[in-house]
Amino acid sequence: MSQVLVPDIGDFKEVEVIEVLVKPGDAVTKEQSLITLESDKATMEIPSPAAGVVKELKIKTGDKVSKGSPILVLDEKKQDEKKPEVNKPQPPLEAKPQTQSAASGRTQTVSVPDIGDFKEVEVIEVLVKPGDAVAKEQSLITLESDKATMEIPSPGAGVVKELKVKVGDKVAKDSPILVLEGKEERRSEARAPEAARPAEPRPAAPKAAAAPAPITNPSARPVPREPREETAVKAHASPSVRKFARELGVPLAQVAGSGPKGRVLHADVQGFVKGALQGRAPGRPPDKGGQGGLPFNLPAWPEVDFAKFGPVESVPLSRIQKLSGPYLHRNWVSIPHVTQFDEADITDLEAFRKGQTAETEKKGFKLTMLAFMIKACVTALREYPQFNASLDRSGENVIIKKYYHIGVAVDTPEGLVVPVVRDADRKGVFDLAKELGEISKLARDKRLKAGDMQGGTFSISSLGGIGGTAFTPIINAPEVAILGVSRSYLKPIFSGKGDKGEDLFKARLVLPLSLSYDHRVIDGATAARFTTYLVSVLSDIRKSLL
Ligand code: CAO
Repeated sequence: MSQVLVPDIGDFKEVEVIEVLVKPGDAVTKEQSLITLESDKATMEIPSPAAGVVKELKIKTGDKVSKGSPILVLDEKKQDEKKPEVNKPQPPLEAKPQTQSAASGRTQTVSVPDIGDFKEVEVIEVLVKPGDAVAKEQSLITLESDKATMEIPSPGAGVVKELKVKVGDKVAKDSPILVLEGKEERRSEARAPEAARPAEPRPAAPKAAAAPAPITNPSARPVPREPREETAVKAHASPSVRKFARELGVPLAQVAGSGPKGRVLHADVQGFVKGALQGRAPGRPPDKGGQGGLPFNLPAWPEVDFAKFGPVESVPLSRIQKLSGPYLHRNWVSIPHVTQFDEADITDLEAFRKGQTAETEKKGFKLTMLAFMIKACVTALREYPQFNASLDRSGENVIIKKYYHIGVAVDTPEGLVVPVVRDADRKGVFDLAKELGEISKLARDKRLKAGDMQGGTFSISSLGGIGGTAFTPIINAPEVAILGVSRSYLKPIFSGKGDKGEDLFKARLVLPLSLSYDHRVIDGATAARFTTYLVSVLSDIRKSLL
């Protein structure tokens, strides 16, 4: 029977226990993680120094521990016992700056400090770039192994002159991180200068994992995680993000990570909180525990090293994509979508449109099919008000809106935006066409304001100018339906029998429509009636005057 203590975790004091991974009676293997500690710079798992059975826990989640704090009492398996080695403390972690010049301010190469026995740890984030002024202790890069995530802080204040690492690089102790032109006074390298050492708290995680356990075998090495329920869905996040999430009470495992390898970023936690503040998805049943109210408990995103299979390039998502992605995802997973397809014969409408284009061109705007679509949709929405609606927060009432603000998806080089045409029922087709031209230009010039994209009651996404036959648009919550429009094409339509009884066909211009609707609010029969009605309006636009 022996007591397992917190090993040498460098200069960390009073580090919080954020997870206790075992309980009395558990049989543990050597190197199996026992607890997780977290400071604001590092998250680390403390492995068992030997195989055995947990007899008694000496800590609980929330406790603050330091080197030598008892973790648990272990009844060791005799066969696994090895001669205890002397608890040789590891050298203190220190970045090893090499002074290069004193001429134009002191430059130093900041390198990876002693990170214990870890070799080839992956750089998962580079948090600074050349030209950045960094403060002492500001995190420069994030490293991650299978046992620890750690941020390497700057040993001093200065300006980043050159980066020596990039995301994906594997580093070890002494690998150069960057060249820093700093202001701090010269110190003796041999003394492991204070300014050159990673600031408190330092990235001691790997050291902790690899450090000699005070009582038995010191050679515990990071090993692939034991498969266990929590780790299967365990969030992948840096210590600062974990801390941020914990401060806000956000369960990290429930946050969809948008970073590399599904890592949860600061923005993901913010998005999660925003979503929560806006209320749970309408109609979602209250949290009954278990999944924390979420409908899914999916396996972790596959981690694939694509470069193993061929050349690759990593391109960051645009700002708009990063912003809209979580909302698209939320709408896609939380609204039961059904898409109803139909086709409208727009032969006459197109002839009419073409007849008007000379006049509208003179007036300085373009009359495209979309302006007619908005008009026709408003007519159909008046006839079927449940499409111009939203579910309330309880998910038990439908709010029918008496105004018609139509969102129009606009493709911009930065990504998709959906400005809203207000009071479309009170505007003529020419006004709508003119406004469409204006808002799509504003969108492409990135001059839309947040208010220009709010208050929509129904949306249209037209890919007709590009091509395609049909698609399944995602509903723009809290709206309950969206109309997708694809490219019109000439279709032979049966028009009766000829003199000799032969089948006759006429070439008609047809417009493919794809209506996605929220099946909680609208049933299939109503959706089919809506599209049938819309088709009839488009086939005879005079109906929109009635
Ligand atoms: N069938 C055939 N041709 C069509 C058409 C249709 N359904 N709709 C438009 N066209 C034609 C137009 O008449 C125009 O032809 P000309 O250049 O010969 O005059 C051309 O296609 C380009 O039209 P447009 O795109 O400039 O104008 P629009 O009013 O149809 O659409 C806008 C405006 C802003 C909606 C559109 O430019 C756009 O951004 N569409 C993409 C929306 C999108 O990305 N949706 C996807 C959402 S899901 O990710």
